[in-house]
Amino acid sequence: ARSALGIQLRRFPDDFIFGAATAAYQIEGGWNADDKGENVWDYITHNNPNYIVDQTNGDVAADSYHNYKRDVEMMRELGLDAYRFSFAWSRILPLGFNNYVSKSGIAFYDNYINEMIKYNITPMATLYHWDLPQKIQDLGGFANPLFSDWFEDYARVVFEHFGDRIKKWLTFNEPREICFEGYGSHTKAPAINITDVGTYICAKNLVIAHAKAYRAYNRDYKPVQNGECGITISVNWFGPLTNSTEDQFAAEMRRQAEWGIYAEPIFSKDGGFPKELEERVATKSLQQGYQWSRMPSFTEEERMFVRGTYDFFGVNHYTAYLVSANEYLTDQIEPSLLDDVGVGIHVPEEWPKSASSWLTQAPNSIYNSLVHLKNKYNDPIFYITENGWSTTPSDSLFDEDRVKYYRAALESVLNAIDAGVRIKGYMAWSLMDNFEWLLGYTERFGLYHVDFESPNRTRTPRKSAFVYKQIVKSRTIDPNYEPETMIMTIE
Ligand code: PNW
Repeated sequence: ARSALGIQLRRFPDDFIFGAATAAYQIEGGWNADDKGENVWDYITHNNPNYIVDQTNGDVAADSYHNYKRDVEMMRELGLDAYRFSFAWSRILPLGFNNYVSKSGIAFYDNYINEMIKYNITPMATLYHWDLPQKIQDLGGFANPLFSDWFEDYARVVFEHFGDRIKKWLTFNEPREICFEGYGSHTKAPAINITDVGTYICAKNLVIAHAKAYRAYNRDYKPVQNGECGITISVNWFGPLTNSTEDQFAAEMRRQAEWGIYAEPIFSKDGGFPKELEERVATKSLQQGYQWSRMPSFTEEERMFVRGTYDFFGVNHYTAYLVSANEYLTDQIEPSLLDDVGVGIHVPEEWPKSASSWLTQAPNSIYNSLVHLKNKYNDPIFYITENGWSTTPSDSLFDEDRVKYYRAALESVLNAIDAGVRIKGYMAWSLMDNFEWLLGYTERFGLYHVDFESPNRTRTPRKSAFVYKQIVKSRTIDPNYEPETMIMTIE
């Protein structure tokens, strides 16, 4: 294929899956529709409105609970192969446990999925995207070792009802954000902020829960349903600031802290937590007066149980940082994951900035991440399950910076394919604007703008939607493509 200017363009393989992603709490609304139970985001936003910068919540959000047909229409407009969405545990099991299954919850997802299937859009489903039933949180949530049994129970209900139509499963979305942000700090619900052990205890229970769900699927559903199951981990690139041995080691420690804690037990040959980090935390814990390591160990049986529980590796990738040794600056006096690692991070001035403080456009960072993971974890199959760019609510529909970001990111995917990485698909974050957690509606990630003031939550395509549509259709990235109009049609 050639661009308008006659440049030879690289092609995505014919079986490469292009899609877009969302998550239940961020789009659905219907927070108390029918018999839906309360989840940790309902609880925290209702009881502590100031937790969210604009004092909003996901009570209505993009109201996909009522607009799901419009959502599928947008997928058809974009010509998507696939759509990644998540199930709300508290909509399926309002009481948290599997003693009671909601008929209306099941019906909602049946309708949504059937509408996708009707138009040949492959559903990819996440079982858990951060909306824990509050009752399970009251019992300790991910800190309770029984959590993994309750999660398996929930997973089985979902496999049972929807596995005839869903062939691509993800157990958890982003363990780092669940554990580090939700338990080891306060930047996601339930904001437990127990910095010394919160992240580590959650990490162990989470990977065991993942493994229980994976093994349940493998044993009892896969033989008839024939699907695949993985997990999505947020993998941003952390490279060394300089080539010094110290900075290189610092970068490796930071990678272990960011995603190695969750990836190593599942994807590595030996299983268990990353060894250097495990030693570091054990040593520091003793120095700090603990009689045990703040990072729990795996029994031999647990290590083997979790190891190898994947059919593919889901990667949420957004950005990169440069890491330096001996520059850890903090006023935190409590032991914590970041203190255990004790490194500094830098973002070069020249990397373009988004509306989100943590998100810049770093060069070729998908390639760097995937090649690293391929070598470290024995060449698994990958999907990019999220990648995207934020703008502010007042930015125009002509989102040139988002267009640039997507083109560069997809070029980086092509670089990875050329390097032999087995990457099979890419999901843009997000199909539409949604509730951006602590940032409420102040940061926008959508290919479609959502008018949160309008009763129907009107969706309007941005320029990036037209550009993505052209990429999906042509399987190439034309750097000069310009949409002729901003009127969207279905082809
Ligand atoms: C993802 N980081 O979280 C989530 O899966 C989405 O729900 C969310 O809306 C989206 O990114 C945009 O924020 C991330 O620190 C959290 O690089 C943190 C990072 C990246 C993604």
